[in-house]
Amino acid sequence: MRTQVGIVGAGPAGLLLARLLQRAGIDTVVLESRSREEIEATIRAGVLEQGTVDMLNECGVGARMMREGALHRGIELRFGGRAHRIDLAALTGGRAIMVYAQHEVIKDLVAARLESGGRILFGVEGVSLQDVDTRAPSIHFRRNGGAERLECDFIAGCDGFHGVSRPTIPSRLRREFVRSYPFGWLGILVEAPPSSDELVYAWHERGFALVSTRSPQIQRLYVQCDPQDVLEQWPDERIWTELRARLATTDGWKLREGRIFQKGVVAMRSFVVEPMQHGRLFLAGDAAHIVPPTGAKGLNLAAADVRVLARALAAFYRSGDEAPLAAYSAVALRRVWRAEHFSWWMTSMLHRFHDDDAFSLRLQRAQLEYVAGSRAASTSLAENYVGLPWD
Ligand code: RFL
Ligand code: PHB
Repeated sequence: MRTQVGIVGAGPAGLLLARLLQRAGIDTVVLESRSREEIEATIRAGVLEQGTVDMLNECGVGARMMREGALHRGIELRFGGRAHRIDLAALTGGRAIMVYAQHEVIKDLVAARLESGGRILFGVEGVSLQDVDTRAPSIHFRRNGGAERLECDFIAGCDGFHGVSRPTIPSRLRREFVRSYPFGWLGILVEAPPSSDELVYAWHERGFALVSTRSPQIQRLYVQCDPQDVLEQWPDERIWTELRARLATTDGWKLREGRIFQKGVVAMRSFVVEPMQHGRLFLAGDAAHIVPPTGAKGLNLAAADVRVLARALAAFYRSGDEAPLAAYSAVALRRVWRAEHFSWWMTSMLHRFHDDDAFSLRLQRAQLEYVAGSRAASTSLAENYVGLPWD
């Protein structure tokens, strides 16, 4: 088999890249280790930046998102029993965010690709990348028991944090930057009406809590937990007790409860690899960087990476110009590090770090009061949260 760009991974990064390249007339094959059913059922992100929304619309896959997603013009910071609204739109010249689940984005991208005759090979095994530092790289894999090879001009490593692409770059040529956090998030899906019109990021001495949504009938909630916790430690009643305590306000706000039908624990990590390229292998999305979910940046960064990469590949195929490809890593990393900082900052401001550190709690409260009370500080949060301009 042969293609122009071989794409490893059918997550947001891989599928969006395939879509952008298809529109530029560039042939691609997407290889995915899981099944279509599995990728369409994996519960992850919910918040899309304005720029990601625009990008999905521009490439013709935004119709259902515009119908079924929820546009939010503000978020709430909650601490000291009080709500403090950050008016995203007013602070950023009208920009907003869309709450629309990542697996719905995946469904829309898979449907559009298959409808337009694009290739996605699901359930591939034993993927390995060969000759990436030559002009004729290839991807070796097994499918239906047989060994196959995909010859490419370029390979896009969009296979997430645990994929094979990043380790293909020799360790002496890459540098990894890591920070892990002493906590995780327990995330649940609940059958209930929304408790709030906007997302609530709550700081509390018992730990962080987040109120998000999926639809008028289904809500997404998170509580800070120990990253080692197993689900048996979190019976429904304990989750509701923590959510009620951490989200309580003095004005009688009520948490709408219901049947919990999905639970999961997520560890928190910040991670960046430099460079994001080796020869003709280009990394995009979680394969190259991870952020803790507090800033809602992971999927959005994946979209930003593939936008830069698609443009660089289009320039190459149009005119043979290799300069944008050579600049890919440096250009992408500028946005990556901004999002790394924002995500670390939000995480540090909102989570309980140590049991006995009263000084840190006071600092967090001072910071929250400043962010909520100062137009300059809330503008800084708002412009990062809705996403800084692309170029
Ligand atoms: P993905 O989504 O991990 O997709 C990688 C795909 O590659 C496949 N794969 C392979 N395929 C072939 N061969 C191999 N050897 C392979 N190895 C792996 C995998 O099966 C998979 O299908 O990476 P991608 O595309 O870079 O997308 C990144 C995003 O998924 C991630 O950053 C976000 O989910 C992060 N995130 C959030 N991001 C946001 O922008 N806004 C949010 O509100 C938000 N909330 C979240 C989040 C992540 C969370 N979790 C679970 C970590 C909330 C949570 C709880
Ligand atoms: C979500 O709805 O899953 C979500 C929302 C905001 C975040 C992270 C996740 O910061």
